[in-house]
Amino acid sequence: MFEKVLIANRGEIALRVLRACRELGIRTVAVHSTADAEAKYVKLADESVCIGPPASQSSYLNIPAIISAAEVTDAQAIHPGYGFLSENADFAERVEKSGFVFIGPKAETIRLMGDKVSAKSAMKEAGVPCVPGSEGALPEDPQQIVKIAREIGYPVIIKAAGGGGGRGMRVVHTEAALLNAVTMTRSEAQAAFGNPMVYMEKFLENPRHIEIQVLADNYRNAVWLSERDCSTQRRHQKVIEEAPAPGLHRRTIARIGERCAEACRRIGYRGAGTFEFLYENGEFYFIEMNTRVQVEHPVTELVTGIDIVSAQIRIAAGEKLWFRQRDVEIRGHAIECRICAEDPFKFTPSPGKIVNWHPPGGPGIRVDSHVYSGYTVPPHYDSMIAKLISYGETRDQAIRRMRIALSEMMVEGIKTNIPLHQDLLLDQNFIDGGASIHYLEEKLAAREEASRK
Ligand code: MV4
Repeated sequence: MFEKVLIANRGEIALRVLRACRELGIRTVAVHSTADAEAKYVKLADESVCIGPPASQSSYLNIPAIISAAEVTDAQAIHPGYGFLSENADFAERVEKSGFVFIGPKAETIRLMGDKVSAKSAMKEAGVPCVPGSEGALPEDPQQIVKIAREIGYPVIIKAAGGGGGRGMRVVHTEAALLNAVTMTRSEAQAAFGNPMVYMEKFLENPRHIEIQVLADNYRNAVWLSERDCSTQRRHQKVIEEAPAPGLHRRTIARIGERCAEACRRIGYRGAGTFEFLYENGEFYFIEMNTRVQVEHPVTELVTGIDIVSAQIRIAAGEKLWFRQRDVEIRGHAIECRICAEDPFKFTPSPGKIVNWHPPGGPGIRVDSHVYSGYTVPPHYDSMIAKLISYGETRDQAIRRMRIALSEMMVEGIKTNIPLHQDLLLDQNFIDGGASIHYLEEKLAAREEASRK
């Protein structure tokens, strides 16, 4: 096992990785910007290194500064967390070339999945069902593009190969709008990602977002760890996630989970990963793969009893998977509410000092957070200040526990989206389970409409 790991991230995930390291007997190095000098994970780490000013570009995205920090502290491995450099193949490569272990997949795997066109072909080849669409990137020839769209059938969606997570996409309803949409998406993709390649898919009108968590070791062993339903989102930001997905049959999930695990074995995937699917009319359609630990990993940990972050570290250290698929049992239900420092109605960020912080507790409640009374939420980063996770034997129990926890939770000094969560946990459509990716935005639009009358 490693003796010392550098945590190349901030906030709750830095603390989460720190805790996993502690349990494994690993010493930790925190790196931080000047804005995070007072952060809890910095104080708790065995060592800390300031890597730059507040702007992410100069600190948490500053590759030379992070590698230097690993060198001066003599760390053996680097955990990238999520966001920042976690899916940057060049970073993974430079970490390894500098003699450190990158806690994640091989750089070439990150690169393969970062290009959504190559990710989709690799998955199709490995037997994972994909959204019907163009065979690879779209050609230049306008007539061919028109032909492809006719074959797929309208509406179609044009997506940038370099995009993902909702960036660089355009829905097209008619042939008249097609070529202009392709041209626009191409030039936006060139500007945003330095890659003008785009592809086309059938546009699914009302799907759910369901993802499969996988773990794979260096020796082509792979397991899938249940699914998460992440359909409750606004502007591609997830708000609530849960496991398992309400209303889906275990057999249906097992079939797709097995495909994902098999795909991991075929491509030699290593570490934790997530297969993102759109789910509509009983069918799964692969859209993207994330090669990092995800914000919502705790719901999977609670229903499987498997520590995903610890597993990432053990796998990176060369351990063979220590359990098999048949040992993975799903028990109970877990729900995660992302608590953000923002206006609960306007969604504008609300950074500042938390003068009073009382997290909830009790049976089946987990709070993953780096904040405390007196902590100042910096304005430079993501607004998430805590993840509130509830667990119950049933979904109903998890919901009831979440409502209680939300009512106990006290965050004074800044605005948070707790009222939004309280509203959602009482919303009949949420309670029924199985709402689509558009539900929250429709609900908010209706609320907006009602308030203007
Ligand atoms: C789609 C889609 C409908 N049809 N692809 C948005 C984020 C990116 N990961 C893929 N996205 C979508 N791709 C086809 N063929 C609808 C979305 C989509 C979406 C997907 C998941 C979660 C939230 C979403 C919100 C709007 C659109």
